[in-house]
Amino acid sequence: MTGKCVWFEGIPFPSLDYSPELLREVQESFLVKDEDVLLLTFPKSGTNWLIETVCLIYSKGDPKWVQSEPIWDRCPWVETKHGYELLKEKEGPRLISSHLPIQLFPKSFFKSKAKMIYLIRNPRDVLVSGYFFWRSAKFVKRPQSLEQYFEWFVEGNVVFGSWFDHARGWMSMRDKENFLILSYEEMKWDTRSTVEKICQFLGKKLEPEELNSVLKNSSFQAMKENSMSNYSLLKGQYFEENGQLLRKGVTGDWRNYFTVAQAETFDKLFQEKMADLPQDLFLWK
Ligand code: PPS
Repeated sequence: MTGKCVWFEGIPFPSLDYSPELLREVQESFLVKDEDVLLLTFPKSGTNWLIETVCLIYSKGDPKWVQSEPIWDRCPWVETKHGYELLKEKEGPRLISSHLPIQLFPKSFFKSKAKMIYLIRNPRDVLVSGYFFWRSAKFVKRPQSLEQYFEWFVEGNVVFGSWFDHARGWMSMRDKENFLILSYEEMKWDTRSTVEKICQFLGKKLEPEELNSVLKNSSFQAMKENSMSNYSLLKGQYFEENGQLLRKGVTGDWRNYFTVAQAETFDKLFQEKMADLPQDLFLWK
């Protein structure tokens, strides 16, 4: 996958909309404000679902905003040229998303009171989701088989680098007051409670019918049908016609794809890399 990539500090980035100069500027000079809200993920962890949910919380469940402005403008990716330019101009509290590993994140964040949500997902499902997604992308070297992508993923030769390093890096923030860890799995299994948790963290109060509307409009089906959120606007330029962001939206899909040997290799690697972290962080177990 990294054949077509832009490299910065040993991490590969997609070839489109990223540059080492910009990544350096983002890290050194982007000013995170105390009132900003940051949504952080490793790619394919449910980023867009989290963004949609937070946007709907901000609009008190009113779907007008999420149905009229593309998701990448509502909550721009700070590390992309497009997102960085937009964010620099934005007045007031901003929603910001990012896939950056902790060591490349804007330094100003670590001195700010800005709130950050880190969304984690079973890396096995991240792997499978990524395999299908990158197969239709025009800006990375496409995997030819799941077997090949599995190798790339476990070696950390995928965009934004090693999942293990990413998760470990950000989890080191877990005791900070302005940092919330959520998992895709808890969002799936108890969406309502997770939305309530997000509201509490962000200091937002929703009426019951507003909360119901957040849930309805951020559902897999609603997002799949929303052209402002489903990436269909990017087809042709960035993705093949068959590419889809909202593929299945389930937990445990890896079981349909991993061989027994791959499952064992992954378990062993996970154990080696993550054994010293509290295991209750990994809800899929
Ligand atoms: S990206 O390209 O890295 O920003 O992708 P990301 O949004 O992080 O992850 C895409 C996966 O999230 C699933 N998804 C959802 N699941 C449940 N409910 C909702 N509303 C939802 N929205 C997105 C999406 O289907 C991708 O997972 P897979 O397993 O491929 O279906």
